[in-house]
Amino acid sequence: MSTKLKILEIFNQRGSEYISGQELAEILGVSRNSVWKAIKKLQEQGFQIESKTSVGYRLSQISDLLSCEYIEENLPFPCKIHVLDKVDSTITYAKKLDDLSYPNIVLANEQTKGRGRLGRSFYSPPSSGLYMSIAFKPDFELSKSMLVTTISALAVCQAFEEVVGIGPKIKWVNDIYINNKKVCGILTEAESNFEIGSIDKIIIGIGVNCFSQNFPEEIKSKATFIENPKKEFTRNQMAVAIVKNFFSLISDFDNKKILREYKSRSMILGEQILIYGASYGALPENGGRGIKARAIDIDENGGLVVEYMEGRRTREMETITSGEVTIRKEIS
Ligand code: BTX
Repeated sequence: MSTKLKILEIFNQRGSEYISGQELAEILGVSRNSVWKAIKKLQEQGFQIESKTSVGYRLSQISDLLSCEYIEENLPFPCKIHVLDKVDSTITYAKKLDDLSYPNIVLANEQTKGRGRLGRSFYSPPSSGLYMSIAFKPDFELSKSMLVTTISALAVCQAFEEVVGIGPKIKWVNDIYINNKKVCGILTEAESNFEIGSIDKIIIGIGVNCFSQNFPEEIKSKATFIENPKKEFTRNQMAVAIVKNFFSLISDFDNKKILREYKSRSMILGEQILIYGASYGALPENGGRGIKARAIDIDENGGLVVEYMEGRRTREMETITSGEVTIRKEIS
């Protein structure tokens, strides 16, 4: 790793604390002049490094720049990284990439048309969140593909635990929550080749609300950001941890372990829920009231086993797949 990146890492570990040029030089085993040159280069790249005479340097909070170099160097396998300042949607961008000899990771500082499920949008203001899409050509069978969203949600939770020291919850199938509010959304898309029955490309879009922001009125009561992290963190670290965890879970595929870990983070298992969409009726914002059910289990394909609590199917069990439904935890 270059001196520049090592310095960035030390700044990230130290948070708001100043660190002297001398101490940096000693830790890294380089001259003070090399430290000074590396800091100059980082500043030229846009990192806001504050300096205080006779005290030292520190990274200013707002200089959490996405860095292609940092991500590339910290991933244990080759990936093609695309860092963009502004884009409509990283998923739309990733869909157009066709050289998938390595996984492609697309990150943007801002999305103007961030996409959610079922035509919904994902609010993605500048410098506030991690808006990332992972595109890759799967070399595994269909049974694994069915668990891609499940694995992504687990990879995000593990990344939160490692990078910010907070254990979030999963709201089946694709949302990550802290204190009953959504902090991250995941949207998985696939391009398949019907003729030969294979999946050509999988794209996983992940949006994490990292830092404080003014959410629009319509999502204010249900969205949150990573408030009071136990550790200082950057979006680069979060991106690396998510990608690393995702590919490690996929390559060391252990269905039982994945489901166990996923279930232990579930916020709806055993709870009363409301199911909307498809044959269950419109969302509450569109006048729907949903169907009351209890979330019983997650099956081996990541489907949600529910027991209906009202209507003509009361006490019947069914497994629903992620497709067209939306789940809300019922607040009694
Ligand atoms: P979703 O349809 O489950 O969630 C979208 C819903 O969540 C919205 O209708 C709104 O109520 C609420 N919402 C919108 N923005 C936010 C936000 N920033 N935080 C919390 N809640 C919000 C979830 O879809 C999948 C979202 C994936 C987003 C990523 S970002 C990178 C990639 N590119 C892209 O265009 N989408 C993905």
